[in-house]
Amino acid sequence: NVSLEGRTYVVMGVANKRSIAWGIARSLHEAGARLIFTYAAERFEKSVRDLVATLEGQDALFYECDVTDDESIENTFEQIQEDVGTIHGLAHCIAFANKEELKGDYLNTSRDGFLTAHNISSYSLTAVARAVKPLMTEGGGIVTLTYLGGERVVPNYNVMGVAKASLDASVKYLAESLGSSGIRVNAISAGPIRTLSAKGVGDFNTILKDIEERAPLRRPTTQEEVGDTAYFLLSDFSRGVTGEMIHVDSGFHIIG
Ligand code: 0WD
Repeated sequence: NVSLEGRTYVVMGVANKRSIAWGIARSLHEAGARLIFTYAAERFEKSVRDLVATLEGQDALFYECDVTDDESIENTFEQIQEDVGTIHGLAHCIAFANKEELKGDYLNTSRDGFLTAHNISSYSLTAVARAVKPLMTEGGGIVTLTYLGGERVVPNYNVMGVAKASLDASVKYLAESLGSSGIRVNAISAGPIRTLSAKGVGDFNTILKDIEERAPLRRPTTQEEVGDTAYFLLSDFSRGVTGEMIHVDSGFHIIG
């Protein structure tokens, strides 16, 4: 059964309609899921609520959750537990690095910049997984978003690539930690998509053009493609899959 009717999923990281998290939210919504949205700070609340209002018949809930703050994470998931009880899955679509370190030479990465990128983009998955575990009483799935720049050197991706490598390893360790609780942990390695975060990456247009010209499918990745793969990973169709990374990138990762 692929319907997500009667299931509840947490989606973290909707900033605007271009967000990959928004593509995931729409796919889950269309499959009949109830959605819970978290946003980093109060100033994002209105835009998330306005977007979600366009999802017909969606009885969504909204919570502030700053993933740099353990107390914020704990409070958020305690509140969600109080309000809805059981959760069936979570999409972690959060990353951050200082803009000045997403260009030029990786060698110049500062200690602060390195730690910030790893804190928000990698450690947050572990912290969130620990917080959501008690709510996932029926098992389920956790999905995060990663990028090819964690597997090989992509110009300008720099410290974010190193953070994604850490995130990718985390996915495997978390899959082992949570497997006995029936919770699967997987990553989607998305091709470049023009979002708010992508704007911070130096020479992003060149990366995008390269995909259109050289990826086997000769077209850029869409939020919908990532959304539908997240739907697969959060549904029973993928019940035997954990600790995995699926590339949704028009096949670009196989090209040398
Ligand atoms: O090309 C791309 N856009 C790709 C993105 C290719 C492959 C992977 N990804 C990844 C990103 O690295 C990230 O992990 O996808 C994920 C989502 O990124 P996005 O959709 O490209 O970017 P964006 O729309 O800017 O969303 C990033 C979110 C924002 O959400 P909210 O709702 O909070 O505005 O990350 C959030 C950011 O605010 N974020 C935080 N959320 C909670 N606590 C924090 C924080 N401290 N910092 C940033």
